[in-house]
Amino acid sequence: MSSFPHARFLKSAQLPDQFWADDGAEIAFAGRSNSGKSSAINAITQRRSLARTSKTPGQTQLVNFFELEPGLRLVDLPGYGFARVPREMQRHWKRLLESYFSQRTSLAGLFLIVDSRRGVDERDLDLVGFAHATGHVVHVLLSKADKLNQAEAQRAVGSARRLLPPGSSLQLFSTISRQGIEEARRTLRSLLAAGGGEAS
Ligand SMILES: Nc1nc2c(ncn2[C@@H]2O[C@H](COP(=O)(O)OP(=O)(O)OP(=O)(O)O)[C@@H](O)[C@H]2O)c(=O)[nH]1
Ligand SMILES: [Mg+2]
Repeated sequence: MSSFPHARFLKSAQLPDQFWADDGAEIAFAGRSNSGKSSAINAITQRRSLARTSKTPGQTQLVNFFELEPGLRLVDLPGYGFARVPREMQRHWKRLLESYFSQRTSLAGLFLIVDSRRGVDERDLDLVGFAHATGHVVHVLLSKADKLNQAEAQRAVGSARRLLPPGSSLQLFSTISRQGIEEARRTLRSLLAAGGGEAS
């Protein structure tokens, strides 16, 4: 399946009134700090540095909008769970994320990026709960699968399945071994084609 040759950065928003126009359809990438959200966006779009990645957690601090094709977008959200971010900043991000999920009519689904070595944590589950409550589909990428052997990978899948509520799909993913990139792209395309739902 083709990637997205015309993908481009649109804008960064620090506040809800700076969000990109709420039309067309978009998929949001969310997850813990350093889980590999920005790397996943680059792998899926086959662009080395469309979204900025870093070894240091807390790299993505704003809501970043990318266009795949006219009317179709990806959104790179700030990661959560990075303790060294000042408390006031964490509160600001939480409000920003809540406002994003509750308002965004064009939101066609959530890609939740979970480091396969760490597994699903409470904040991931809170976010999935919130996404489901606002009527959004969740697809989980168990990232950095290249760091696991086959038995560990199967265990990671099993424990994520047990923890996640019904209605969320999941897969292994790695930008290094390229495992699961095609599957992620297919899911992304099909969610975008189904279009944005109703924001509650
Ligand atoms: N081995 C391995 N490393 C990865 C993979 N994906 C991402 N990484 C590394 O994990 C680190 C964090 O990646 P990012 O994509 O910046 O993570 P993020 O979730 O966007 O981080 P924040 O923006 O800080 O929340 C970087 O050092 C990446 O090179 C992967 O599939 N395998
Ligand atoms: Mg990032």
